[in-house]
Amino acid sequence: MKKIILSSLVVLGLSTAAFAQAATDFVAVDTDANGGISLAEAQVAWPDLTEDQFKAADVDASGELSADEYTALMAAAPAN
Ligand SMILES: [Ca+2]
Ligand SMILES: [Ca+2]
Repeated sequence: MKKIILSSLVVLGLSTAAFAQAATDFVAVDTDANGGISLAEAQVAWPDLTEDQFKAADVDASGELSADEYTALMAAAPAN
């Protein structure tokens, strides 16, 4: 019985970790799957993201974040 409970906890923990990671994954944030992350899409995952921060991350000023731009933004995000 004890063993079953422990196994359940492990599974629960792994699921939570996977979900947390997926929520900020480029593909998950790019909700319309057009290959770029718009400000609106970014703010779903990062509610505190400002337009200025978004524009700063949009290095080529295309109006959307590419996978590389998004990765760089995530790496620079202090709280995440
Ligand atoms: Ca998109
Ligand atoms: Ca861009």
